Amino acid sequence: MTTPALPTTEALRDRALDSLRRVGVTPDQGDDFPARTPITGEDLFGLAAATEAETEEALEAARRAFLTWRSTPAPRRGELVRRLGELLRDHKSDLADLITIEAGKIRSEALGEVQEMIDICDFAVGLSRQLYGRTIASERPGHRLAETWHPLGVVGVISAFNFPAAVWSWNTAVALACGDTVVWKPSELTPLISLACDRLLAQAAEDTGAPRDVHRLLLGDRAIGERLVDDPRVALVSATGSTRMGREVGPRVAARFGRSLLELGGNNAAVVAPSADLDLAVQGIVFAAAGTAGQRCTTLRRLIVHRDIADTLVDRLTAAYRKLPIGDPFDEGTLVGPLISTQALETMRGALDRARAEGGTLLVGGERRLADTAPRAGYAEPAIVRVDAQTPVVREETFAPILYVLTYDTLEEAIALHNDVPQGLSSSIFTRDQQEAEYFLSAEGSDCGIANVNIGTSGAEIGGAFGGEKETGGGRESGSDAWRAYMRPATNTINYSSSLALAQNVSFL
Ligand code: UN1
Repeated sequence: MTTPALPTTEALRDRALDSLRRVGVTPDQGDDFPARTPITGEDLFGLAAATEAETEEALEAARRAFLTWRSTPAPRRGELVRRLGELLRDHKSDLADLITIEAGKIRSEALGEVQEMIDICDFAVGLSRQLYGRTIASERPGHRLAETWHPLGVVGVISAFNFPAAVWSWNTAVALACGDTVVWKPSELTPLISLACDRLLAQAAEDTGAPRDVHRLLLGDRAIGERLVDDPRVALVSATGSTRMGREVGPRVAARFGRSLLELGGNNAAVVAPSADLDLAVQGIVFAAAGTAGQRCTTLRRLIVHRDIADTLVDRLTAAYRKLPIGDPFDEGTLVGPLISTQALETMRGALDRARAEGGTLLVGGERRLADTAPRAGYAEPAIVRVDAQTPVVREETFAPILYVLTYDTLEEAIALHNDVPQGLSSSIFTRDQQEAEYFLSAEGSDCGIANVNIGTSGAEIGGAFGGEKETGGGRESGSDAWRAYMRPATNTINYSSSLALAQNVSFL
């Protein structure tokens, strides 16, 4: 099924400008790089990138703003985040439009992304009254040990096209509540939603009396990201993107003893056990594998199915895939929008060719769609490939909707296969057997940062910490106690006696 017509680039340009206007942004048009839409694959208009002098000014401004922001009481910092959350609610529809126009997400997922931003704001407002440290029993009489969490400094946020707003908000809402200031380098592919978020935060700062420079946006290419990575004023670099990017960022930040928080590639798998509720599994798998056109870092890329149910499940999945409506993401009926670019489409086709060369069988999908209507856009049918082993292409993350299906006989074998990839972000098991579920969640089970039962790998709520192990980078963002990465703990020893007792019974003088 294909939704019939696509909107024109002109119509999308007008829609983007209307949304921006309502949010309060008049884009600084220039010719450094274009705002684009993957819906037609065409440029909307040109934009100006931050110059080196502007980058320097932004970093210095954020550093200066930190000096006052760090001593603003945390609950007052929370007021800024609360106001941001209100503004995000007011502009939910405009922000979702910009996400659809620039990232190609279907309406419901674009609205979901804005909801994720609203949710993290609520979380961070609560957090602003809960930046708890501990009191620790001292070994000495008349002494108290305490742990105090202090703001860290300027946080550099480097974000990707696929969650162009939510990932910014996880970092920014939490960093601001923690007393940090933020300099943001978004993907060059999503400048307009970035301008909108920056404008709303500026508005929130104005409305609550917070310094304007608690947040600065820098549009431009990787040179700006490199600046954030190398500048000693940036205390924490929080970077979301490919493992290749993280391999550069991590060591460079470490070389100057800065902190980094990396959220890199995933190669997420679901194990489907014989007792699984297949109706539920099919729904969960199709959303996780084909939703967002396979462009989430949590997208389901590998299915490890028990041999006894493999054919039945695969038949049901291929039937569901054949019915997926692909096309205009603004069309209410569409479930699969475009890939971000024709280059992404080429990468997908390359991976499918390799999978076949490595012995895989393409079961469904993989064809290009809408090539005549939109030759510059990358619409693709989500694909399922049956493989006998985790060949090199299966072990890689291809940022496209390809689901590799493997079979297993014992749960131990399934878990071994599951963990035998370099990445470790998200995972799930579909089973009605409690022993199996608990084993999958145990220390011997999934080695990922996210492990789910009877739900797919994607679509995490903000309340939990988000991130993964191995080549995924080890960072945790969003909920739970991920906030600690944005603060520095100080251990305090307080002597309230009138004598000096040394620890470890040391005597001196
Ligand atoms: C990402 O793809 O970078 O769990 C983030 C999810 C979303 C976030 C994905 N809440 O799929």
